[in-house]
Amino acid sequence: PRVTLLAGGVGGARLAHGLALALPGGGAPDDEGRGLTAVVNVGDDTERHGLHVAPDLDTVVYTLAGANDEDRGWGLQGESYATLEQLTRLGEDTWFTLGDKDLATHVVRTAALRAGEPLSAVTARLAAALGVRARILPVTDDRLRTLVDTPSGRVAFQEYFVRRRHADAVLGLTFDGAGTALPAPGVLDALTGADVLVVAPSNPFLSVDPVLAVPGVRAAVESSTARRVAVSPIVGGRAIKGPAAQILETLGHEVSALGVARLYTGLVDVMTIDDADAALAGPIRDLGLDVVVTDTVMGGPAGRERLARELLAA
Ligand code: FO1
Ligand code: CA
Repeated sequence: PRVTLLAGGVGGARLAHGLALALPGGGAPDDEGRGLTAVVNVGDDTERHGLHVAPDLDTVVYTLAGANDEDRGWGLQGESYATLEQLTRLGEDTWFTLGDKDLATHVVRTAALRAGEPLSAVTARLAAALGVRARILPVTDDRLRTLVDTPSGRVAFQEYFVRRRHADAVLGLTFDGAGTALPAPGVLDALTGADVLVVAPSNPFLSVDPVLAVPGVRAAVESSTARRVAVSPIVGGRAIKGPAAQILETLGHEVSALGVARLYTGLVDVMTIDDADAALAGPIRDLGLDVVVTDTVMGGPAGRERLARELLAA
C-alpha cells in the first residue's frame, strides 16, 4: 500500500520505524509509489552556532537508520561532545546539546541550503547516506518556525522546549511563516494519493498542527480518500513523552484520548487508543470515529512493528 505518515518528535519517529519494518523493503517506494512517505514537522527547526538544525527530521532519519539514541529519544548513539566543549570555551551559549557526529549532519545540511539546495533534497541525500529507504519529506522547504506564547512572553520553540524545559504554561502557538509556505514537492500527492494516512502519536499542538498549518495540507488530509488513522499520544490521561498533557489542559481540552479525538474529528476516520483507555471507545465512536483499542505504547522495534501492522489492518 501507499502509506503516508504525519510525524513529529519521538512518537512520530517510532511509528515511522514500525511502518518501515512492516512494509516491504523498509518502506522503499516502488514504481507505483507504494511504500512509506513520512511528512515531517519543521516548526522545531532552529539555528545553532550558524548551523541549521532540524530535530524532527533528524529524529525520524536517525531512528529509521537504527542510529538514534533510544534512551534520550533524540541525537545519535555513541556520541561525543568535544566540539560542544570547545564551543563553550569559545564563549558560545551551548544549552542545546549537539554531539560531534550530529553536528556533521547540520554542517552538510547548512552548506547545502546555503548553496541553494532545498531542504527536501538535502534531507533525501542524508537519509540515503544513512541507509534509510523510506521517503522522508519536510512538510515545506520554506521557513516555518513554531513560536510559543508563555506567561513571560513569546519564545522560539527550542527556547521553550529545551532551554526552559517545557515548564512554562503554553498560552498559544504561532507558526511563523506557515501562511506563505508551500508544501514541499511530493507532500500533497503523498496525502491525496495515500491508501493509508497515519497521524502519529505526536504532540497535536507542537508536532501535528504546524504540519497542517502549511497551506493545502489540511485540505489534502480532509479530502483524501485514504483510510485515515490517528494514534492517541495520551494514554491513561498522560503523555508518553513531553508536554502534550499540560498543553491540552492549559488550552482547555480534556486530557485524554477523547480530548485528542475531538481535535482530530473531521481529519481522520479511525482513532487508535490504548487498552488502558478502552472505556473511552464509546464516547469516541459517538464523535463519528471508528475506534481501534490496542497496546499503543511502542517501546522497541518489535512493539513498533506490531502497532504499525495493526494500523495497516485498520
Ligand atoms: N532535547 C533536549 O531536551 N535537550 C537538548 O539539548 C536537545 C538537543 C537536540 C539536538 C539535536 C536534535 O536533533 C534534537 C535535540 N533535542 C534536545 C530534542 C528536540 O529539541 C526535541 O525533542 C524536539 O524538537 C521535540 O519534538
Ligand atoms: Ca498499553
